[in-house]
Amino acid sequence: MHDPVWLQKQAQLSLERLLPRVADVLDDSLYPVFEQRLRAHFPRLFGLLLELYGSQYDFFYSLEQILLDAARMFARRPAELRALDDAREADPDWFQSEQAVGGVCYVDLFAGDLAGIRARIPYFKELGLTYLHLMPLFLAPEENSDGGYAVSSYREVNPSLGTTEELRALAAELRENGISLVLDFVFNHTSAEHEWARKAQTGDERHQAFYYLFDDRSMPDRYEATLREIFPEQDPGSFTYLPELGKWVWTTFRHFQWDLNYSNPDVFNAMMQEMLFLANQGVEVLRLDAVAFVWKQMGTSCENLPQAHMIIQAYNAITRIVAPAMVFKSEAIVHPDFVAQYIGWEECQLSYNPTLMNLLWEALATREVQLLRHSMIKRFGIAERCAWVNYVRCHDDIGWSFADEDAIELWIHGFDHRQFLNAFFTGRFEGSFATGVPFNYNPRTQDMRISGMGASLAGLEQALERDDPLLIEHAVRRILLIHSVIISIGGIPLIYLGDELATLNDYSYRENPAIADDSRWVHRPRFDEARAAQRHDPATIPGRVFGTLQRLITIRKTHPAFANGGTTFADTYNPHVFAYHRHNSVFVLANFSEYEQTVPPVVLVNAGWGTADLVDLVSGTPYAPAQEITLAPYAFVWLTKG
Ligand code: OTU
Repeated sequence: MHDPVWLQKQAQLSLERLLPRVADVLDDSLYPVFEQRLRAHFPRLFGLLLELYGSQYDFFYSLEQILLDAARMFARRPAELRALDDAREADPDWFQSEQAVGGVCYVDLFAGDLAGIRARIPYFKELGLTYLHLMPLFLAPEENSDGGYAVSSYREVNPSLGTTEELRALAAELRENGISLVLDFVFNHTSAEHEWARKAQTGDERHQAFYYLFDDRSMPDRYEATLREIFPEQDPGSFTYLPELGKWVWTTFRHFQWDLNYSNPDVFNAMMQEMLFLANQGVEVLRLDAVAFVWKQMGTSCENLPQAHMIIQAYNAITRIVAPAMVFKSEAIVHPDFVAQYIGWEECQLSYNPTLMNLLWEALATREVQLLRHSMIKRFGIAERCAWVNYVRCHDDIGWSFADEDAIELWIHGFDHRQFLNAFFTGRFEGSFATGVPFNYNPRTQDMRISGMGASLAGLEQALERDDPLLIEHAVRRILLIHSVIISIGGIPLIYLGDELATLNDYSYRENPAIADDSRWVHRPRFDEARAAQRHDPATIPGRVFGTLQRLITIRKTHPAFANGGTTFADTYNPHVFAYHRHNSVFVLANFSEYEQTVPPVVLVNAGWGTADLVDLVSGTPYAPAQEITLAPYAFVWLTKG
């Protein structure tokens, strides 16, 4: 770390030297606002880049290139997005609002192509979405694409989905309809077919330095001694041999995903330009994929290293200068201590909340909320002005990433509990309601993750097979219960589209050799037209789930108490009932068991809610002051002072 006074002075000196160069690449009309933002954020950026790259001989040259390239991207930023920048700078808390509700889908599976997505805007609005994450849609290899996470070009839309012009138009149309576009920034790796990787393959040294290439196994072996395997079934180890080159390349994920080498400032700069290109298409939330892995250091796990944070913070500073309308969402599906480290106004303003996600399923399996409550009390509060993205599932597997330390405080043994949860969600535990599919069992560590659609994991698939009305009822209520939590708990709820219609597992991936070994495809089904057609009929399951979610979203949007912040967890003296209040004006109770439960008056009294008449915002049911509250199986109430 450098002395802050010295650093400030160096930053000042280099900024004064750089400004005239920046003025050369920007029009007079654009320069003033750029300069103003640069003055505000350059000292921070300078400190980060100096820390990352300061030991390199040509540091100041790299710094200058980074700034000039950023300025050039600013020059290309469309006027309407610059206007959005101003609006968002004046209202930086826009994503904290009770209005914010997210959805996520694959373009091809949900609507065929970008034109199809456009045609579905009324559907998104009907559900109440204000945030739409489209799964990776840029060019990727035909077969080896990892669902789009092996990117061959960050600028060319996959031709089967549409064009970049269409993407830009879609972003604008979504915005006109009050929906922010969310896209991935898959910045840890490129596909092996990306131009940079191809050039590296043909011996181009500049591009070989974009990746981690090794002449023999000696370094890979030393690294692997401390690395975790991410896809041990499909691609064990973290390195792939390239026969044409006679070298090994670092591939944390699949063998066709080459990790980028961020210790090379050229890579930082090149990916910065790809990031700003996305910003200039109208992306408002950038999902930073696999943040944990972007920096490597021998002898460590190469996950969550301090430099990974510095890279993201440096990109954050650049975004504040060039495209402040865009915020970052961190995708760190790791131990909750590490998840929290990515969250900050100057790093990622948003983050997936994997701890809540996996503990909602844990609570459904155990019918007990102690681990959920305990972990949320410890971990729900995050950096100021930031927000969680709360979800019940996504396109990936569910991993049991809760903290063993939290579990042991309740006498729960983390390893054993994970074995139980894996057995439960793959239907191997007697009496389990869930129909899930194992994902990446690692015999060495006994680790395993779970695939499955929300409805199937919640029991609907099995209940329908058994044709048992009570089991069906319970399954539907479980689906609604966990969604009621993500909609009310604080932060942005994110609905994995398909779940709003209680769509079941899709086993057809097993017929497709290209993806048959990746069970995550069981929960990536096509949009189900027949289910969608039933969505207005509450007598059908899709209709009941869609209608209820829609209603919960509407209630959320009409009560400022659901805006982010002000979440206080309460003990209910009942092991099955999860409780919290929001801004002291909505009190949520949620029963995670299939039996009726009561909550004693002391719970509300303790929270200072003892003297008011109450009413449930969802059902309209009134409650007398300090009344015992009875919850039907899997029922929830959102109480407000009546
Ligand atoms: C992400 O997930 C994406 O969400 C996946 O769909 C991709 O396959 C992957 O990156 C590679 O791009 O390992 O099982 O700790 O868990 O980043 C999913 C974070 C993953 C990882 C996460 C990764």
